Amino acid sequence: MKSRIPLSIAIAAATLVTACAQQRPATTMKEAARDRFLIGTALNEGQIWGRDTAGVRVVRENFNAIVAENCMKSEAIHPERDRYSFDSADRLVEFGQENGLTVTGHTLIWHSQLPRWFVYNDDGSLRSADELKAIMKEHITAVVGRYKGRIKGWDVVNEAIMEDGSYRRSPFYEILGEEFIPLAFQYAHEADPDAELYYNDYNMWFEGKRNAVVKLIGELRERGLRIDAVGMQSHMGMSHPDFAEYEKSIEAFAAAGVKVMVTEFDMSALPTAYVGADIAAGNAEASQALNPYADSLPAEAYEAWHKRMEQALSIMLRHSDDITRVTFWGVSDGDSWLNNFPVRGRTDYALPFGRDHRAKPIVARFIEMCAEKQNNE
Ligand code: 9MR
Repeated sequence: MKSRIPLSIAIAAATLVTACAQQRPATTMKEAARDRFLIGTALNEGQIWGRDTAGVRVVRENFNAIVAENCMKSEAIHPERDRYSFDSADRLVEFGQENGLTVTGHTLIWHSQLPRWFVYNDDGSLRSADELKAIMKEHITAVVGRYKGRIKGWDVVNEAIMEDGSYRRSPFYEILGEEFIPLAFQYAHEADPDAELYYNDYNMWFEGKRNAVVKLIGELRERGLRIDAVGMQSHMGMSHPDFAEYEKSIEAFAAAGVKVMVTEFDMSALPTAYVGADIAAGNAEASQALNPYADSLPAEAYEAWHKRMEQALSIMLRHSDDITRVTFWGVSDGDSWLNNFPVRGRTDYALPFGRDHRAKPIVARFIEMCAEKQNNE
């Protein structure tokens, strides 16, 4: 027999369940920041295909947003003009859907990891403006169109502006001038009118770059083009950025009328490397100086890193009304591109999860910081 529960009791029970859920302290960054911003990570091939089981577990438990570290870049997804390679990108999007994660597309138009055929003719000369426009349109339409409705937003153009505010002399710029940017945004919008569109760049704390990006937002908007957010990559180190300048950029982009996303956050714990001939020659002393913590990070460096991470995260939390996502560039320390940049084969400690996939104390500290903010409101 079907028992009927009076509506008033059902409502009271539901309210109690919600209240309890709210009171249970958050145990992950994604829960703690739930009402502030998404917490994302970048997936490599091992994670996309499930080979890195420990990494996948960290992703499922701790993050609610993902982005492809490499597999959606033009070189990977569109190796020849009439051949696309969607396998990894398809799997990443499926993984996102299976786990209820917000998926970001990275990236459509970028001068790096760009196949030669995209911008050069067979004889090595640059393509004509009309050819490049047609190729950009084909590429963007195919890639954005394939994931229509499943990818929340795209890094449409990546790294087009230099620190001094000038345009990067990329093949896109050489062929089309500044126009390649609005064209890319237009094609992306046509391919998926509901997708959010972002401009993404590094070293966004430089005044020249900040001003040029603000100008770009205005120009896109004036033409009636969609731009939802600016991605501040946020590859940081122990002596950069100057946080006051970083914060000024968040404020400037927000004032220009877009959301801000921290898109590729990491913080190298190693001294900034001088890439000299000594390394190429295999000079052991120089290698040791550049890779000082090959076995483990000494307590002092570990603490200094944590302190700086806390400062960076507190700025992000302070601006959480304008920031919609904070994505770390990699799942655990062992996955970070910084182990191979600017020198190959280093051991860096740039992310909140260590090589053993365990959360560093910054994770618990961030959870506390979210609760403190909540209590102060
Ligand atoms: O993390 C990526 C690394 O695996 C690639 O080898 C590299 C190639 O340029 O790109 C890295 O990701 C970059 C991102 O796509 C754009 N911003 C800078 C990132 C670090 O180089």
